[in-house]
Amino acid sequence: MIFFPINNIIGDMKEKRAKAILIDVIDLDTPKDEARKRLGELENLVNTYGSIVVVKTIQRKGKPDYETYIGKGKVEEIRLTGKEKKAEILIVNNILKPRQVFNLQEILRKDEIKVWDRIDLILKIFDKHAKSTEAKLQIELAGIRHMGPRIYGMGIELSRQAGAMGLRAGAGEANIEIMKRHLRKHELSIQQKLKHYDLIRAGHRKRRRRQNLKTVALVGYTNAGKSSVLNALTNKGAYVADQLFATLDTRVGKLYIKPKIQNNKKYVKGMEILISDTIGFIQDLPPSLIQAFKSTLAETVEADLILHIIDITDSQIHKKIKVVEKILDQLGLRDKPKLYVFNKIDLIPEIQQPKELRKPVRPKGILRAGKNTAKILGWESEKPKFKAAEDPGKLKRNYEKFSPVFVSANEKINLDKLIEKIEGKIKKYSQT
Ligand SMILES: Nc1nc2c(ncn2[C@@H]2O[C@H](COP(=O)(O)OP(=O)(O)OP(=O)(O)O)[C@@H](O)[C@H]2O)c(=O)[nH]1
Ligand SMILES: [Mg+2]
Repeated sequence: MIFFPINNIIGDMKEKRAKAILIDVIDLDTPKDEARKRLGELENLVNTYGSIVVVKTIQRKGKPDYETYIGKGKVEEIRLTGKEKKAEILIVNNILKPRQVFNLQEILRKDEIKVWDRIDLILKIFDKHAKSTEAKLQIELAGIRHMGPRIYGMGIELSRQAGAMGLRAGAGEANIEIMKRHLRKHELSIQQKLKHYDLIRAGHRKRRRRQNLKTVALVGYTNAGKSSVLNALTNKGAYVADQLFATLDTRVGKLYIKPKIQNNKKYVKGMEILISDTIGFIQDLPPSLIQAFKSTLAETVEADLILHIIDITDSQIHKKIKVVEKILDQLGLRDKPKLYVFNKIDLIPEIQQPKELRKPVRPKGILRAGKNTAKILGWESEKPKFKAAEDPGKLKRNYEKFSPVFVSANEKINLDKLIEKIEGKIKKYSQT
């Protein structure tokens, strides 16, 4: 009898508050600062999942170990520390080959430490956050695609071991075949169910096109504030949280742009625009995961305009912009009309905001005084905790072709400007 957790391919959820050891294997040239940030992001992911980090470590390696990814000495070190700290999971911040996971698991099995790679962790978070049936099915599909080769690999390995011990080697292979068929059947059945949702979505999109409704899609690195922007522009009430991958479903809200009379007395018709929010992006998101979310991302693919939401306080701002652009490329969206929306400007000192946003610091009617007067009178705010990762003026120049706009979804700063730009871009591209 084969044991196979078909109903929950990505494992049970008992590990919720499990103690975890984190390791990131990086190459020899990765700068120290970047290494620290990578580990920081991993820790964020682990916290989002709900595990407790007991040890975190980095290994610099020219080439990952063929058998165990992590170097042999380091594995032993981890095993001993893990035992001492009663760790239950080892999380490797890289994408491992099935045999590497299997080998690591074999070494750590006796100490009851499970091994996850980065994708395992992301899948677990997805699984925990998914609410709709569609999102759950998409995650199960991604899980099968990720775990499938690992399970086959395990079968082959077990079969080889059985052969070496003089047992009937063929038994393992027969089992793998049964597993493969079983998995394939299950994968097809999920795909069938997902097709049903695809059809519903396609129907919606067709109706919108018939009604000539324009659509705008929000994209961005996870936690940039996409759902917050959706809520600020519409009254959708999307779920917002200081967590990675808080959103896993597509939500669509409506933005009404009122008709207006321009300065030259010209009447400008109002507009109704649909805005869709979707799953956030992250570095090292493998194509198979994107593929599994294809139908959700279809809203993005078919949108008239993309709003790329960027957290202006993020110290890895340029890197994250690149990650998002790369994924947009993979989705075939390189040339789609785009607006860059730098969000969370409420967190940065006013002086660093672009000129147009700077508010006068001094109350009206007070004459200019000496250098330290503002400080003495307590007008100068406390030193802010955050700062812009990059000078906004520079961001504006660098990304000029994406008509950058600086907003705060939480404090509703500069949303008029954003709406104006959305309207302008949509009009421009619907004329061409
Ligand atoms: N200070 C400040 N915080 C913000 C702003 N916009 C969003 N946030 C915070 O940033 C965190 C993430 O916001 P979300 O809107 O959930 O981000 P998201 O991009 O939808 O994230 P995922 O769905 O997890 O990918 C939350 O804690 C928000 O309150 C803003 O304008 N200012
Ligand atoms: Mg969200």
